[in-house]
Amino acid sequence: MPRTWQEVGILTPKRLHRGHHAVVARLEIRYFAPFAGGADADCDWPATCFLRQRKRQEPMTTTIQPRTKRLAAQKHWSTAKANGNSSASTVTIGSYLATRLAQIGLKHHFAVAGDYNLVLLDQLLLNENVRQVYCCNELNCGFAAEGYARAHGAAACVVTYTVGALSAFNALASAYAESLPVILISGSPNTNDLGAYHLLHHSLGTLNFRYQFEMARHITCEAVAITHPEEAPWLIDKAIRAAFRNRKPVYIEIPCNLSGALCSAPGPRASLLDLPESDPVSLGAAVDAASAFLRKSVRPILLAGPRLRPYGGVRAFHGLAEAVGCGVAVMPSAKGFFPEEHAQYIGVYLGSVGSPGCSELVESADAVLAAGPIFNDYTTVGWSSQPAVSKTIHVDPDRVHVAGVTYNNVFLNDFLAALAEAARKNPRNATTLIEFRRTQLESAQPPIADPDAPLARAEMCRQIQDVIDPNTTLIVETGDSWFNGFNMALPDGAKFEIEMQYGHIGWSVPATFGYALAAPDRRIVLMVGDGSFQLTAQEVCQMVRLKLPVIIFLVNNRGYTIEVEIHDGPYNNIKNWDYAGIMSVFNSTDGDGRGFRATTGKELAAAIQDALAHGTGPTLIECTIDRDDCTKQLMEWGSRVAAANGRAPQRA
Ligand code: DPX
Ligand code: MG
Repeated sequence: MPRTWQEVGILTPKRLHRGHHAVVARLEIRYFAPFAGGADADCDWPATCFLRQRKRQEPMTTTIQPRTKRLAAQKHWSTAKANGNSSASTVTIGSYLATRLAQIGLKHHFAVAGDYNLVLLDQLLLNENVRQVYCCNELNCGFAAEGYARAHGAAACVVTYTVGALSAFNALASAYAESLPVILISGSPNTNDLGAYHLLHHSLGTLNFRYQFEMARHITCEAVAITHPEEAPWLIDKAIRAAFRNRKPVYIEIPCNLSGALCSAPGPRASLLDLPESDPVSLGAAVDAASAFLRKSVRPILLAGPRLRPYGGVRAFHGLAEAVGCGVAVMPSAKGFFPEEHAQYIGVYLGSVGSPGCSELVESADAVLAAGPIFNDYTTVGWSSQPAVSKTIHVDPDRVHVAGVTYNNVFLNDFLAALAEAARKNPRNATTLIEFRRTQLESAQPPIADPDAPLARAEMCRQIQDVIDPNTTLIVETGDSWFNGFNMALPDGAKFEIEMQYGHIGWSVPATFGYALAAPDRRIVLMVGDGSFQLTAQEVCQMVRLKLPVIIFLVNNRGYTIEVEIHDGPYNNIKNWDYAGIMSVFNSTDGDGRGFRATTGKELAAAIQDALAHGTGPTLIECTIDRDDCTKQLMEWGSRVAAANGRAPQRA
């Protein structure tokens, strides 16, 4: 046996038959210790075995470093020395990347191992500031990063070549659509194989090794492929800088033989974060035009859009709203970007299926300031409702259109802040707000259902509403959960997450995992349908592994109900699962997830009580409701989307 077997002789007998894995798991103890009270959540060894190990290893250079790691690191170092290119200011490419990830504030990165990225993962593990977290597959890994970026501002994930990266691309495209700076890092073939007549595994079986990079370019704002160590620092920084500047994902490809090669050490963090500034003349002209437009308006409205948060405009929008004094609506994906308890809040604008009275006001306004909106077929309810261009101040991330006139190189956050200043000099105009209040009847409290009656959607929502406190983030999956979510009231401080532009079912499970890691002090509540859950269900096991007390309301309506409302057929029926029972599969022998099935209001209430008291793992509550028990908003939205999908081709 290799010496490493001797070295791990102090580990528990249970794991000794897997010497190599034991070494890897020992590494996890070291990195996981600060997060899981001294020991890895999925490792039953006390951290002290590491301390004993440490004493026996002389000399210890850095922190606890298992022998295999030291040997690997030493090998890279001595190769570099032999080549005569080492100095105090050099680091390995993997370590350079790790430092950069730490410098941009990441506390975690997500990974799935594969032979093209193993040395890179070793190098990343050596940085104690960024913890390596594992996912079940690369699609989930990408979505976990996407969810992490929602809570943390940015995220990174590491995958292997082609078989891993191509799965992650779907999640990367989501990050693009949702304006989230996710850094996807992929291992790639050894540089000696490029240009040689070598066919490689995990590839198309051709001599083309550029296709992955070329594909990545379409779903990122910057894709870089490192081919020589000297270029690595420049390329890595170029990608990270682009991600922050554009609030979009980027791609970094690192050949498997370069992760441990030396390059120059990273410089200060500031060089990564050069955010763009508006052109002052263009900004001034846009603000003057918008301010005049608002001043002469009789019935102004402000509308928050989903791009408000990624481009840093939430606070400035708030200030602008208070300066103007009018009614403030939010688009569905911007729910939570303006406080719902604020006196000026008038609801979710989603045409005929939005909050009561909201669309009437938005559409009858003579000036709509839409900050970071996305008007697509879904958000316009099949193109049936959208403010007219001539009445709109449309604020994009990097330009502003005032009644159809465009001002370029004006950034959303700069514009909103400057316009708020200007608007403070205008008289406040509360016309739309006063009208809104008149149209609102006393909102009736939903009735409490008979506790023993079969569970219905309305009762399920009534009870979930009670779980949402100011510290809650409510995450809603594509499906009727969208509409159930829109109808929920958010107390000040509560947050809302939705993936409405990309709309990939299954997004929410791994995204919730990533979000929960990034926001450990929040109460995380997920509403997900049965169909969506089946795509990415296995990632719940990572919540079990890391003991994340997420509450999952799994709405079992036996199928793809949203599709039923758009266009029904046998393809909308799915195989039923024992969703509550799945938790015991994920728990195996060491997990503490809980699963409940609620068929009545009473069962749901009991399950919620248990979930709220449970702090050492997720709780999945399967809510069984009738197949046709959906929101009335979904019914109308579905028929309008169907009509838009079904339009006959235009004649030339
Ligand atoms: C599909 C959708 O069960 O929710 O409330 O029952 O609709 P509801 P479920 O999670 O079903 C979701 C289902 C099939 N959309 O109704 S919204 C098409 C689709 C998609 N993303 C991917 N594949 C198919 N949105 C990856
Ligand atoms: Mg369903």
